[in-house]
Amino acid sequence: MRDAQPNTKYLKDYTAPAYWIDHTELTVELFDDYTDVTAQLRIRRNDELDAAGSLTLDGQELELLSVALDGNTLSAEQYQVGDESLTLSGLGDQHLLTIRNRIYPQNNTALEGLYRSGGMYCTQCEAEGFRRISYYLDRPDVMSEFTTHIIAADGQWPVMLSNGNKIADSVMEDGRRRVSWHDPFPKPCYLFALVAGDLRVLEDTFTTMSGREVALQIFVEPQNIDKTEYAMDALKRSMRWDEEVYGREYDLDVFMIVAVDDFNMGAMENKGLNIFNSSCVLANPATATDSTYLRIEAIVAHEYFHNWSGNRVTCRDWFQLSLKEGFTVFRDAGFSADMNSATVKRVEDVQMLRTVQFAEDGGPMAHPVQPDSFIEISNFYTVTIYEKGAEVVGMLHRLLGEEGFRKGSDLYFDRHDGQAVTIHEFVAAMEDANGIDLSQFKLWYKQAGTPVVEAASSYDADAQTLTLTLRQHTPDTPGQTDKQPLWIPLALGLLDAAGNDMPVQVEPAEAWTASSQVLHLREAEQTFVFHNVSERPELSLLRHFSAPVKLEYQQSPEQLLFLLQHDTDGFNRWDAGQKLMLHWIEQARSGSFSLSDAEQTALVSLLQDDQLDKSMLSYLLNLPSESYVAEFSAPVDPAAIHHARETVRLAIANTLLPHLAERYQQLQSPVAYQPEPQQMAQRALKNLVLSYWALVSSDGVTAAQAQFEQADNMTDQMAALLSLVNYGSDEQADAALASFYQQWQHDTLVVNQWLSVQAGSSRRATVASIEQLLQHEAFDWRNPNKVRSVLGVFANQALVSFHQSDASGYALLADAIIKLNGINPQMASRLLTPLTRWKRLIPELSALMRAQLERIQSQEDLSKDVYEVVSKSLS
Ligand code: 0A1
Ligand code: ZN
Repeated sequence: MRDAQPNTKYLKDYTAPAYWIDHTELTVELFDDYTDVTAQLRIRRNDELDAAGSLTLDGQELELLSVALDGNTLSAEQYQVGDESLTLSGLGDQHLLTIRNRIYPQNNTALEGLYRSGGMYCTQCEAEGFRRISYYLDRPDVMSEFTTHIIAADGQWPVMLSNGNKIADSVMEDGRRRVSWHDPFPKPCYLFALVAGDLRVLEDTFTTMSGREVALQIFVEPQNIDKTEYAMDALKRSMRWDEEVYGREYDLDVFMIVAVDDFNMGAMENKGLNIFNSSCVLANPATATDSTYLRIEAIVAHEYFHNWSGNRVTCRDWFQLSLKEGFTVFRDAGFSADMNSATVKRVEDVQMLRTVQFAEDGGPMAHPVQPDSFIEISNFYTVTIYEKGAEVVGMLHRLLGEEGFRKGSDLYFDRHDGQAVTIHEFVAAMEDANGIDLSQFKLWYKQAGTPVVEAASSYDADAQTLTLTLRQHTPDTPGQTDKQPLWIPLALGLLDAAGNDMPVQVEPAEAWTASSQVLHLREAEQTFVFHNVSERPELSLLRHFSAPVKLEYQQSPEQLLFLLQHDTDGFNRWDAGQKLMLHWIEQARSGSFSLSDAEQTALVSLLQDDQLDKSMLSYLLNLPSESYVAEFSAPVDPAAIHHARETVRLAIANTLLPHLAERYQQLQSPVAYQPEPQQMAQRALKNLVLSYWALVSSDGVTAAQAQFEQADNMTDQMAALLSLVNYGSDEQADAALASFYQQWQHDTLVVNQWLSVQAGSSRRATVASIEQLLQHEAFDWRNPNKVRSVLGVFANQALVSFHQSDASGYALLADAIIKLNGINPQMASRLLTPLTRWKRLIPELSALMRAQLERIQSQEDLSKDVYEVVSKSLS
């Protein structure tokens, strides 16, 4: 156990910095065994503060070489070096501060700061990685103009990049090469980036709306140059979309993307030089699945959109993280919805929100979208900050309408360009542009926990009225009780017996916005009366998932089936289906499940539907995940959930069986693979059909075998592999896995998918098989993608295998976390998530999981990352 408890940082303690850094000139000299960094900082006293001329810079794992003030080298008595700081006192108003230090990128396994990945150097500075490169004011409200010089042996690293525009490139007298970059836009150091390597580049150009030509470059290791085209296309689409939808234009002469194999997250929006996890940017048809293509499109857009929402206007402090992340996720979701099917995009986002984010919000790590404290900021790159944050922005969009929202975002960007601001300023811009008071709405940023909305309705045929009573409450979360009523926009519709939307006339009238069909719930309990309702309507509530709440409303299976077939809101059709399926799974648990004739007919007609988007159909026919089911049961018994869900799946497959072979044939496509929406939709449905077919028929397995052998694209090959692994004989499964590895062992990203198939299969994954994967030549503890592909997938997807009654699954994960704590604390901490849910499990499992958390807690040298999550989970 650590002897000193790490410090908690509080939002309420925010104070401005004592000095500003107007200009940063960084010289980075790369040598084989070490790197020397010289920072020349033009510092200026913050005259709004009564600062005493003392300046404390952040630094971590730095070997200090020298400090000079205005050209005069200081002696060691003239400054104090702490464990993670460098302090100078007696300073005047302005100085040139020069600091030299040495670092060892090749030993950096935490992947923060400057590190080696494969054959290259790269950086990751968000949130607090810059302090591992140089002593600095490592906080986002210190914005500085950067000039960067990179020096290395000539010819060693043909590509040397940093932010902004290249201003010089020459071989010096000593024979070393020096490349210089200048970024004219002041930025916080978390947006700094540097790359050096022997890289290939795909080049293109983009002409902005004002007619400027921007060079676009995607840099990759040589073997990946044939996987860059799609990302380039996605980038150009993103640039155009941001101009058209938000009026935002790109601002530098060049925009660069670099792919690296070792990366903790998806990608990073460094100014003009985005760095990507190679799994989120590289694709070609043979190696990437359709979902990988969609992920790449979304992440390329996300990072690009940050250029305005994050870089031009940045965060004052890390408590404001959702200012840039929630808004940018909202923006990238709008982009993906426009490029593909908007309803499908909504379904995917809500699926993830309701499983992962709702679970976080109901567990020990629950925190508001604007947290008020943290120990380690890396732990707060969460689904709450990102996805719930995006939902909150989405509600603002719904409240203000398209035009009002755009007025607000224009005002926000114009007013705060070049500044580091808070969430308050974002909402204030929305208020000022629209003349609206959003004080109550702002509670969404402050209160953690998923609000519950209970709805009850009654119809009066004589009066032709429908009365709807809504009640809301938000449960207590760690450190937060007595939550106040939120402003909840509830989109709804009334359907007549033929499935048509009826006109809505509500009292009180001011609670209804006709243009968006939204009812405003603002009190703990409110009753609304709908007039002139000529027949008993079916209520379609929370359309499009208009607010991130849990809706409790009693509807019979017949009513749900009606909505599944008739709702005019595509999202709610799907959602009614999910509720119906959840009901089936509950029945299966209590041993009383069978599909009614009407339900069977509905399933078959969905399978054969030719009107709806096929991707939507594949979602409509797919059961809710085990984690979603778990979210709605207490206490959670993973094995019981798994078996009940499998029972239902089998029943659906048997119902569809007479039609599966024919539908599968119909959905084959004669045209060459393209990663475009219509083809993707068709493949999604075809492969869902294949999985039902293989589940209940040996013909289906044979079809999977044929598809596996003949596929010319990874989407089909991977779907077939999954069907063989899960439904084929042991021999078929083994043979398919072996031949797949044989075919793809040279491609690390495909091998990751191969690892995931095994780690995530409830049938194949056992503790022993996971241990074997960890020993496999393809596994590497230092590579986050490998760790996620095996351990992350095992603990989050193969639920029956992970929740072994002898605790062996938990012990395996705990061992891995303890090991990773010393290699990569961020990875270790992220892997803890499944263990934080122990309180929700059935008692026999709960105690076992808790014991593993305690074992982790008792280790020496716990990183701040792991310490925070473990201690909060156990308290
Ligand atoms: N800002 C990036 C995410 C990111 C955050 C932290 C990182 O390292 C700790 C890396 C990337 C984004 O939102 O895409
Ligand atoms: Zn982001």
